[in-house]
Amino acid sequence: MEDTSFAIHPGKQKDVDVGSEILIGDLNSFKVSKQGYEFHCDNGYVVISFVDQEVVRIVMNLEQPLNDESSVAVIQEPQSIQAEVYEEKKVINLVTSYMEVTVQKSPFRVFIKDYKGELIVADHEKGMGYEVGGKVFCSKEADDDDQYYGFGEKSGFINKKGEVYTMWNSDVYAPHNPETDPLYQSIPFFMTLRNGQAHGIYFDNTFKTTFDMRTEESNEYCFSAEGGRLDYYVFIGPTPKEVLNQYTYLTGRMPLPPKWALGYHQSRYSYESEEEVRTLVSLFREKEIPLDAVHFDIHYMDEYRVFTFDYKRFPNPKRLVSDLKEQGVRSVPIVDPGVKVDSEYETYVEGITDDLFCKYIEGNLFFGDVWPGKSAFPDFAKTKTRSWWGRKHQFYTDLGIEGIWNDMNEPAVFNETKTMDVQVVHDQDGEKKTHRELHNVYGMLMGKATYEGLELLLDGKRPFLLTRAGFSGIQRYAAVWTGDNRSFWEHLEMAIPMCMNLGVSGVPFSGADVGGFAHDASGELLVRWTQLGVFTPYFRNHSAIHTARQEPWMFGKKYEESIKSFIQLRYKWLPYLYQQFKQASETGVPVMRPLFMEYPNDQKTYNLSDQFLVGDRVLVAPVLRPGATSRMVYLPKGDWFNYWNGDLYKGGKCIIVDAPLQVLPIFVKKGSIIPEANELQSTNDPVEHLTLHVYPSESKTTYSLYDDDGETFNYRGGEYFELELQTWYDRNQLHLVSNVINSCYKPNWSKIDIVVHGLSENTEVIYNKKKVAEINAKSNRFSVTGLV
Ligand code: MIG
Repeated sequence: MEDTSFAIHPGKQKDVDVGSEILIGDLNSFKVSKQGYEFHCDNGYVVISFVDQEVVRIVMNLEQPLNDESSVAVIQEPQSIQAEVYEEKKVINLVTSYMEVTVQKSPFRVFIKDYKGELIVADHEKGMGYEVGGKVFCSKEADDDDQYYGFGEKSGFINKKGEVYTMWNSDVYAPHNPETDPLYQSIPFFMTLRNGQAHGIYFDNTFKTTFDMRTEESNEYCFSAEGGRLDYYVFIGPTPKEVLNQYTYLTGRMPLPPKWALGYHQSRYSYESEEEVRTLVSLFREKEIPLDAVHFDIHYMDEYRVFTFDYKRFPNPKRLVSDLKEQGVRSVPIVDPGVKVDSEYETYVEGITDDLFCKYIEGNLFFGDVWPGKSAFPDFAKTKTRSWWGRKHQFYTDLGIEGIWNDMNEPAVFNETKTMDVQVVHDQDGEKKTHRELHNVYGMLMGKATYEGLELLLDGKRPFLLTRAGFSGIQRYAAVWTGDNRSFWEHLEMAIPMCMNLGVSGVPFSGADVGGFAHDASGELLVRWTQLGVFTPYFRNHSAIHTARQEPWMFGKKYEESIKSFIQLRYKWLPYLYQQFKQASETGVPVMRPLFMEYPNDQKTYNLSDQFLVGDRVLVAPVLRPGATSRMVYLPKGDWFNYWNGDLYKGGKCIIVDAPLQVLPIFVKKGSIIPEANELQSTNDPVEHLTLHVYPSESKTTYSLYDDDGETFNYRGGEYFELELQTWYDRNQLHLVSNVINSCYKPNWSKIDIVVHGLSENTEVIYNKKKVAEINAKSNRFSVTGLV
């Protein structure tokens, strides 16, 4: 090489100056344009606009014309909310009714105050800027008191203070441990809790992003991206629930799932034949263990070709699906993005003929190895591809299938980088975008294609979609399961903060593989994991090929009885859970909540990772250690009933609760009403008998009971049932007031049994102003009719 020009290759002489930071500089001029408030600085342009009264957007552009394009996560068009502008010598203030944005001119910095005038988000010394290599960053001041939550699907404890996270959708089969990052989902959103008040930041950038929350030494946190623009939103809260409401206003909310999706699902990689599936379902029915869905993993396909069945293993899928449905069981097949290269395979041929696959800029296709061998990948950035893919699902809907499971959609590829070449160029309807830019939204775009396709095909029925990969906004299309965990007690424990943080990240419908995916479960682990599953929003038992089987009866009678009773418990709680799902679909506030969400001033909740709330008044504290027959539970302020035996505790402290294998510690706060269904075998069985458990307090409690047909979108047109109930007690009188808000849908039950908890003395029950019963500690049950 010495004798060629390579000897004087510039790279040999000195380091090329890539990576040095350029800060935004000073403000030079300011104007109001149709995009918002435009600040022209030394090294770039910043646009500030208000998406809503409580949401401000800040975008840094390096050049003009200014670009205000958003990622697929954002569904809200910016509203033209005007601020009052006050210019002073050193600052410009933009004031709306809920917040004040102060822009310091030199150097340019942004400070955001809430409606009380309290500073909530402040640029740190460095503020915003970029690097020559394409990186953009923003650095903010951190407070000692800050606690951070969200970031989507991350391992570790719930509070993310002190952590660094990367967003890059990745298939991780290696054991998920506290430092395993990234995993399958990218949700560049977090919530800060400071002195009991919350605000949120969403960084709308689909490139690989990093959040450095190691604030304790530096008093700053920083978010950055490998490319694209600095484009972020601040949600001013001030409660954690309001932050979620604001974030999901921007990125969308979960549509109400069909009821069957909330039942118990059984899966295995794989149930390999029609016969195996039939035997499985008969066993459930014989043993009277409730079941709503069976999943078909990759073995159902003809050599892993999506949109096919292997007719040797599954000779008559249509009959199978309909026979199962008759038993109240839905079939959910897996669909991966990889399309087998095979010129005699319809899906591949269509993709090639209509130019629907991912390609390089030169026009050659990207091929990657996945289950089917050499495969092509649909370019979901293209509208045409998405509608094609959606329509392809007719193959499944014609068989009577209403639920789909998307896996490997990071996309996962069996190669060194584990994914698609970042040099692949997606065609976003004419606009070329590299895979480097769209990698993190690939799975979500597949979800969009699938959900929207199913919506069209199912003719008014609600689709169910389960996905592994996703991005902010994935809640609009799919439930998320946390991927390949293991049958480790540590992973049982980790599932709780993971699902809670998914909830904090706008994804209320999530769950982990119950029993653990890889490794071998044990009877005790499966019991404890099923107990947790009862109260995780998504409830599916799934395990990997070559591991110990973990259907409910696999570890012997003793465990089976207990597992069965907890699956039954899920069905008893379904009316309550369904109500919570309805609320989540309207407000973005998750079903499964970290305690800080309801008790933001209680520091003991700030990193409480091993217990959670379901809704606002039910506390669940699963047992997470082998051999344990008791555990410590933190009860926040208030009075709490032990769900099982009615013992009453004063909150604001930890208690030790007995929890032998048959017990999952559950506490209900005084002032609650919990509906309970009769025993069901699936959500197909009508709830014929509804019981309301009333835990009255002196102050008035309002509860609303919601129901609808559970499978169509007719509720949107008003076909639902809603009953509002108020209760309180006063000396020896218990008051109940019912008010039917809507009865366009008629539930199956005709009377309600009411069980009153916690009143030991003789008490008169006054129902809608009339005395209807006398109750005491021994007889605390009565019925009311005439509600439907
Ligand atoms: O890497 O389809 O996370 O749930 O059973 C294996 C087979 C591919 C990974 C999923 C897992 C599923 C498995 N899949």
